[in-house]
Amino acid sequence: MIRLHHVPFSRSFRVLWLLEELGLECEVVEYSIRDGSLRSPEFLAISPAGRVPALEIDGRVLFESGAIVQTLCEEHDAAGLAPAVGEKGRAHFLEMLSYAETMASLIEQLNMQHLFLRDLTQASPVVIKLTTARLAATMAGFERLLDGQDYVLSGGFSAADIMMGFNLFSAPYYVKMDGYPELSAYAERLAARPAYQAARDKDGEQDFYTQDFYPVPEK
Ligand SMILES: N[C@@H](CCC(=O)N[C@@H](CS)C(=O)NCC(=O)O)C(=O)O
Repeated sequence: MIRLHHVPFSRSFRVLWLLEELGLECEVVEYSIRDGSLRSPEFLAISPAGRVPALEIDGRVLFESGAIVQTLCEEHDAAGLAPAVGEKGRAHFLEMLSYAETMASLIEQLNMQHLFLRDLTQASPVVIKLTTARLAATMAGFERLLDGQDYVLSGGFSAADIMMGFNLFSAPYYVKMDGYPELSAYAERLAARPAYQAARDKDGEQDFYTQDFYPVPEK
């Protein structure tokens, strides 16, 4: 039995997508970020910081999307979604698992400022401006790294694309993709994958973005 603790359109989508790529069935337990359920004692017992994803699998509970992705890839190495220790691309694969969190944490800070503050008039235009610029810098860096490649690794699709790809469906709420032709084509390539689409079908409805784009406030 595999059970994924999940918030629609959140980092737990990475695990949902990877499970589809691996052909593994899972039960999805859905939460909302807004209703306090992630801070219940029951949930904190399986995810110490009260965050998703958490994955119950083979009698264990795993948390942290990067660690879950790496563990599943290693335990299902025949799928070839991660270079093994000593293989070409291993260091870059690990770099990009962490880069994905550098980027995601900036998106998370913008989500806080634009969407989740109890009193949105307390949002800081300066923090939003700086954080948006920092997110754009991570996107520009990723654009340069791709440099004409279809995927993060020159050898083809890997779980690093799942970690990074998730970000590229959230970042455009804050940074327009127009200036990033490599990233735009890459995101389309990822969205065309049958496993991505199957995961989206299971994802559920997100309840935080209510407009297509959130600009930096002028004042
Ligand atoms: N580094 C963690 C971050 C997990 C995380 O912050 N998840 C968000 C959703 S994207 C969450 O659960 N937020 C709930 C909260 O902040 O209360 C990971 O990659 O799993």
